[in-house]
Amino acid sequence: MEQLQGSKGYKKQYNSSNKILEQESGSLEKHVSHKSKEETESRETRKFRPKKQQQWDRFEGLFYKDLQTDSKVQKDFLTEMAKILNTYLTDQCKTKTKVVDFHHPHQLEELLGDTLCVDGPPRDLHQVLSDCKETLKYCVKTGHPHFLNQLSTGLDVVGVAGEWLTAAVNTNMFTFEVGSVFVLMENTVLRKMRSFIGWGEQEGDGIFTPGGTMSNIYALLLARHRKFPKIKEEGMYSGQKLVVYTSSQSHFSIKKAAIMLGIGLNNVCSIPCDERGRMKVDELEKAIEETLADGGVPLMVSATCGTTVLAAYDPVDRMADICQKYKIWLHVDGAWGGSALLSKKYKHLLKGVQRCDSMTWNPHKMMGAPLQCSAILVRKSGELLAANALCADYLYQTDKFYDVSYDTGDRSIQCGRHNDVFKLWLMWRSKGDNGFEDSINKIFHLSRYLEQRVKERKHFTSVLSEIEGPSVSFWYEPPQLINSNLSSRERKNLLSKVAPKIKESMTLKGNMMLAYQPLGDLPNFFRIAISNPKLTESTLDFVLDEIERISSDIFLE
Ligand code: ABU
Repeated sequence: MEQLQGSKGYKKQYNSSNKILEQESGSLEKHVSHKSKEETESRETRKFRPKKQQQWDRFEGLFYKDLQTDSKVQKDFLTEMAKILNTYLTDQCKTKTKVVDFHHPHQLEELLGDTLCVDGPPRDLHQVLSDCKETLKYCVKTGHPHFLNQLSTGLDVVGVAGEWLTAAVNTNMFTFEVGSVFVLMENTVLRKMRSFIGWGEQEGDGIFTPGGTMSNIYALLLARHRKFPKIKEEGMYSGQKLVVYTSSQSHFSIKKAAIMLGIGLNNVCSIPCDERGRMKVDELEKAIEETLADGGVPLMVSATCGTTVLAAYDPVDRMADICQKYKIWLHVDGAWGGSALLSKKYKHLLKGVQRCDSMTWNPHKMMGAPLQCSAILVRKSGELLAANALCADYLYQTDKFYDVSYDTGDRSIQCGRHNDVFKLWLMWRSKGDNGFEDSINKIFHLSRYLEQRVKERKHFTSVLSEIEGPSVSFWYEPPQLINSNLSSRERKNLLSKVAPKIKESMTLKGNMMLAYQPLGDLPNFFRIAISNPKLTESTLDFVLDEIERISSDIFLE
């Protein structure tokens, strides 16, 4: 079946026997005889749809091709889509909304049925809009105040608007001729972020990447390039053992970087942490000495500022002393905790950060930018380009009519690159430095509030004596389950089962999502990472109440 646009408001439809049916737009379904059984059946079920959805009647029998040929159809369709999203964004933040309507994968597959299928005839725009609604019904409501499952939570409306504009303009960031205004925004925002690190106005470089892992991979690539620039042409020829140092509680992306860059997992040296999860700097120096004695090459030290679980901050300044002494690249992985730099009250956690060679910073975490938004910031300009440039002459011609230093693409390990900056730039315009600082202060305040409540409440035990970043980790010991007659081994085994069981129950109920994990020898505990400045103290009280309540339901004797 083909559709061709006829005179305004009308369509010529060609059925399978090429008979032309002339119909008025919006009432096509009455005449359509070409529908598959599948589509006819789905129209049958529409008779019973809610009144609200009947407003979409005008989209029945209109197809993708109509969007391309009829600007009114396109406008109507996008207006409807905007309404759907607007309702979703408003409703998802209401506490009465479920965080998740959880179904096991096979159940969800069954429930969605034909909605998942991309075979068969094209679906009309009515169906496409229904598909969107159906999708929103089952997706996890990450902007909900009870979504505390990840480091990235909450909903920044200006950020979302920025993401809409980004999708609408569909810009590739590799060259100025295409990226134009967005390239300038990227330069502006990266310069701003570098200024918070404490680097000079004209100092440094940077690029947005598809996430913190990629940013950390860039850092190791640059460290390797500085030490062994020939590797770019000749590969890992020397057979030398290159070693990377990072804390035992750092993110696994440092190991991924070592795998990808031919350094090898065995050459990622895991430095022990103190009781708060911070790297023990004495141990770092010992490890470096051991590498040297062994004929290896210390390549990079990665300081974590905001570890994934405990939000601990490694002592950057003291690590910088060591890197300076041994001439080692110092990277700061501030994916989670880097945004503390925006707060005069908490930036001391990254003391010495201006001495690093590179820093990963994810605005999609504590700054609340929609995913994805991660930057690798580099102290010395020219290094990103030197390590990555291939000068593709179909893209980065040197005889262009404008200043080609604005073509950012050859600094990247990618070719095409998504526009991750616009939403952040827009957020910065709408909040200013002070707005971001207030959000960060609020997030830190809430985490300290929660820490205090955890310490006060019976049956709750804080993992740390004092938190640094805005993550609170704790055990809940249900009195019905864990009593003083148990041996410590039995107690630990039981405790390990509590958080997963409570999480399962609350996820199935759908009113809350929390994270849990073990850490080294420590049995499973809850981690509440706060990155949503719209949370309130009473929300956090509710979270603790709910843990108790659910626990008493499931662990009744
Ligand atoms: N890149 C670490 C993300 C971990 C989390 O959101 O829980």
